[in-house]
Amino acid sequence: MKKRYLVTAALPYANGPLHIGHLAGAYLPADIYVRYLRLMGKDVVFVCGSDEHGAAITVRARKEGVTPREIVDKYHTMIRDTFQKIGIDFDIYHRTSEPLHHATSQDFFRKLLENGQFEEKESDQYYDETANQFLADRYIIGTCPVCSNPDAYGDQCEKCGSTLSPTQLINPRSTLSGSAPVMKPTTHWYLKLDEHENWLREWINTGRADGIQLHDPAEWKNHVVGQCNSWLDQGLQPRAMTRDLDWGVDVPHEIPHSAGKKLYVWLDAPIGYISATKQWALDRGVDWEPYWKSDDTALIHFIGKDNIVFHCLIFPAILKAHGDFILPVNVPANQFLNLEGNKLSTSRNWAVWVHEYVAELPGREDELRYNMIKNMPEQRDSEFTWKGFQESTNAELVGNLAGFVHRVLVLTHKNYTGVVPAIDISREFKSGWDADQVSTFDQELLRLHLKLEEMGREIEHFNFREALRILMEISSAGNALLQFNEPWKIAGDDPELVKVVLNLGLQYVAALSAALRPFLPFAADRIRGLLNLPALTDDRELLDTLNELAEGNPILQPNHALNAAEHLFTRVPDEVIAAQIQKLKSAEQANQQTAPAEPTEEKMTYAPVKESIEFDDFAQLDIRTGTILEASKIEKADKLLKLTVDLGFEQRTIVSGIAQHFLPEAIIGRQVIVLANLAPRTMRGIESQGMILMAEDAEGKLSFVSPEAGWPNGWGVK
Ligand code: B3M
Ligand code: ZN
Repeated sequence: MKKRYLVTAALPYANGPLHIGHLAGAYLPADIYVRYLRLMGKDVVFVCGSDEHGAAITVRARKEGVTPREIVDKYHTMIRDTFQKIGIDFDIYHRTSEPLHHATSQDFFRKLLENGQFEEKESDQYYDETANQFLADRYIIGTCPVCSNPDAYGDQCEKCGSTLSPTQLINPRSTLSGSAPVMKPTTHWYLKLDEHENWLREWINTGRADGIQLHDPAEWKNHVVGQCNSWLDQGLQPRAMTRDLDWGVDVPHEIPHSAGKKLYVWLDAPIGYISATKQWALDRGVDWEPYWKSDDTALIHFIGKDNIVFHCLIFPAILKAHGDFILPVNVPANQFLNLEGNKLSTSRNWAVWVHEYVAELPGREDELRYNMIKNMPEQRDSEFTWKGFQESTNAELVGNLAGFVHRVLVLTHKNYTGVVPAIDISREFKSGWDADQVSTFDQELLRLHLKLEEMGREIEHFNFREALRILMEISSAGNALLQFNEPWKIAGDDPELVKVVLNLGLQYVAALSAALRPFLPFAADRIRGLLNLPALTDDRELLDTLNELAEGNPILQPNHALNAAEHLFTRVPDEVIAAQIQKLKSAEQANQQTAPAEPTEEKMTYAPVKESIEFDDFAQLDIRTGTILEASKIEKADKLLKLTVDLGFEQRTIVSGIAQHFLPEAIIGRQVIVLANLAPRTMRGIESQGMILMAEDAEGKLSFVSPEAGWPNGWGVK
């Protein structure tokens, strides 16, 4: 057990508002986790802030015709306020334009330089002589060498989708001045990532670094480890940590050749977590260092999947290269949330903007949180729909949760003037968990305790959907307790039964108020109000609740007076949903008239392209079409299948590492592409005479690559 926790959530670029994908990806999971830790009495600091540097900002500033400073000021304020309104409760929301952050990042740079972590390299880059600056890839346009689109960008042609480099463009011109750029030599500092490859591979796959077990790799999500390994498999290359830009953190001025150079945004942004912690500590007069430098701190980064490589390979390399810092114990990245069947897109305005949501559906913050958590893309991409939002709000929040709380309170007011009734604890009744089971008050408190512990374990393992499902199960059991015992019918003839059932129901409601707090903080507060309990401060309240229940003690004492019953949630009417769907449709129509997406350069999920080879190297590969005739498992090799493949002119035995992806019987008859001149290799005593070529995605999922249906076997692929 670690002594303290430092939890970070990805720093949003201050170049646009937040949408629901951001919430579901990083911020809600982090908020739930942190609130839970606080409620369990842990020492935890939760830091975030705006990422205010990089092309994401300058591109947006040019587009809006304002300065980068105006952009970051506008969006920083907007994002900070939106987080607050939707109940994401950081200990500090900092910003990377703060002097403290600039100084912290520069110190890091100096230290890495001093430690020999950089290699200074000169290369030629496009320069705009009118604007007097080097040009980021995004600032150069020209004719696409592939499809002749006259407006292709220096990194990509959006017409044909080709990935380009600026030197491939025909007739390049600068978007800053319109003039033709010239080539000029420039010097940059490259982090020798290649020298970190070995320990990173070991750390990612075993959790060990320098012979010390730092984490259990089984606790990390598969897709996170998978994405890291696919990068490591390509080999890490030195990576430039500086840029020629006029917006960002200056390379420290005393360093030769630093004029006009800024730190690469992905060097300074994660250091933003450190500056935020420093500012938080300064504000409180405490020491920041234990949070970053002590082995008994658990550092956890919450991010979306497009930030995995930066948080799991590059930033850890930077921390290690510095020498004094700890490494994260987990990076629980989420996948992506889609909206109504399509990818969320800022530039196409295909999004639910959180600031608009809170303005248009005021008082329904928890409904959004609930639906995001329920559909959280924890292991795979998931989907938000407005219909789904309406259905689950109405059935689960209004029907199940609010219905339960309301019924218990109303019945207590009706029968006992709103005061928790004193009970005979030996009185038996039907358990809400099972109509056929007779139970007692203490037994049911213990059962509630176990359920809440189960919920806590799920949160500790970043399974927030499952944790929320367990909570709703408790509410369902509360409803069933009333349903099975019918306290409204028997009030006259069996008052003792009514008392025990309502008292227990109220204990459920009280326990729920603390347990709901990480997920639905506003509803949790409302429940505290209804129960006339002190407001929650996210300080040990869940731990105290668990401790009481474990002892069989009630949370609410007899004769405690409640406030009047109120509905926690109200139904979402059809008009609200229709209006939101209409809004999305209008956005889609508006889009058809406007320009295509503007991706920024600071995102990536793809592994870098390997070093160039000559045509002759490629020509040595003999690749053929074939058909799988037989497939079978190989004993004691759970990854391998033994295949017989027809190459037209002969049949080959091929051992292929696809057993965890395909059933043997499902792939018989499939046409495949075979590397036919790979030197034979013996695996598990079987000689493999070639290799099946497969496509692999970021998470290590495999797909066959096949010729068109009916293509003959044995012919070349080139
Ligand atoms: N601003 C990228 C993003 O919003 C970036 C995260 C920085 S975390 C240090 O996806
Ligand atoms: Zn093109």
